[in-house]
Amino acid sequence: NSIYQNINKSITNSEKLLAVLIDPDKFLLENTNRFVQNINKSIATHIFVGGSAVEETATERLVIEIKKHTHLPIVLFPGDVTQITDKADAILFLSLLSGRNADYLVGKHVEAVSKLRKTSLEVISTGYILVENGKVTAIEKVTATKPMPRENIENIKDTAKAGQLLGAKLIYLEAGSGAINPLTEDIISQVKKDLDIPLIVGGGIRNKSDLHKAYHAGADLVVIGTAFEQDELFFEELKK
Ligand code: 1GP
Repeated sequence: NSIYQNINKSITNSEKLLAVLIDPDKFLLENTNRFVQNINKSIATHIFVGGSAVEETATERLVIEIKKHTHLPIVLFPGDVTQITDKADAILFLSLLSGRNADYLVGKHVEAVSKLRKTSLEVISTGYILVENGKVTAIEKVTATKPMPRENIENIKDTAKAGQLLGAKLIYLEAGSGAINPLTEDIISQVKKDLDIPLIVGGGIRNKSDLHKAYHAGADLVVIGTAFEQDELFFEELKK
């Protein structure tokens, strides 16, 4: 079964999914074994690897190391074409729908194709929507785009729906890594109600209550990076 099919199957069975995001730029390779053992023992279902600014070979080195210690699917969440590696299982082929920077809507994707042809990665078309969260995040700087204002939910909803109608297989609603405010339940639930494809939610989710609020509002898969980076005990807290 493909990773995408499995996501859909879980959703049909009303299961909620959790991805741990590892940013190769912030992560020390020598910590991989311990960190991944913690992931294996946790409720996490996926490992996402990616970041906004990553040195050329760091992603591949990290993915190889992670693979040694887990059977969980490893999905690339690339900030750039250089982060593509055949060592992972799948790639979120992200189009930044919240912005109007052509490079991030379709340009980088054209650049990526010659690399993707040489891999057996499962490519999952993903509409990526950045919503403001209280501070300027790395994605905003790197992509030179503005996040969508959170009060204009109608516009966020329409953007997500446009992504689906354009053929996206997933919508990723993003508050940005290290966001001060995670996305509101209102935004998540309104977007979800209007979609027929799975919804990923991430950015600023730091405790169990945030996680459950996101699930309850309609997130099918939640992505958490910073909270695990800062405190590995968070893996334990989620089990309780
Ligand atoms: C970032 O949505 C992810 O792209 C995760 O964000 O690091 O704030 O958990 P955090």
